[in-house]
Amino acid sequence: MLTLYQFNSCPFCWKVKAFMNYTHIPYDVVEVTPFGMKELDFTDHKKVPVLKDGAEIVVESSAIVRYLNDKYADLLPAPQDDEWQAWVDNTLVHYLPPLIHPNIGKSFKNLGLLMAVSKDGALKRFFVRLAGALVMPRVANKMKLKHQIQNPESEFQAALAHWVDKGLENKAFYGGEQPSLVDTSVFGVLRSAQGMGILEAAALTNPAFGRWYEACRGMMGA
Ligand SMILES: N[C@@H](CCC(=O)N[C@@H](CS)C(=O)NCC(=O)O)C(=O)O
Repeated sequence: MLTLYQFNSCPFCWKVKAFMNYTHIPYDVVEVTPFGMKELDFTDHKKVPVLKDGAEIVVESSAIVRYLNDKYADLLPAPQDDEWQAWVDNTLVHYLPPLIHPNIGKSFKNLGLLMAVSKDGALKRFFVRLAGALVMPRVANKMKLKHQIQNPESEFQAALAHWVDKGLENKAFYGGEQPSLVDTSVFGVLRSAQGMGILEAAALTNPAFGRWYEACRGMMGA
């Protein structure tokens, strides 16, 4: 059995899960404790996702998806895939922290949603959530500065419009009639923000995005 070491809040982990769900690869999940990451003691790589496949350990979301596709699935890559995968990892993903953690209150609320899967006791969950809510708005702010994001809401909308116009190009999916590897990556990264009002607002402004997202959701894990 494959085991994915993850944070439920991590967009890169959702990228891997969306791929595995879509291609029906069975897996277990281990939720890693953000402070200390003791569940990752078997590797020097102190970032999630980490995939364990028997004795094999694979790190980095894109490498994990490649490994899984080669070994357990066979989605055909298309010529522009690398550019879109780079856009997902280097552009799209950067809007999420400022949108999810704009201030301590919103961060605390959203972390409650993200931590609903945690099997920790109530007290530990509360402290991890509180610590996260104190730390994450600062991390998000640093990310805004680093990536020169001035208005996360409008820039995120523009990024989704770019995806719809240049990625989907009036097709149901980037892959055409069926999703491709790129669809699973874009959906996966966005899935990490589901239920917070961010994607819901985006779907109202951009109905084509909403239709694509809902179609992916049915195939890649609600
Ligand atoms: N390039 C990596 C990025 C992974 C990453 O940044 N993971 C974050 C969570 S979203 C993490 O584990 N951060 C923990 C830390 O930096 O201490 C990938 O694609 O897997």
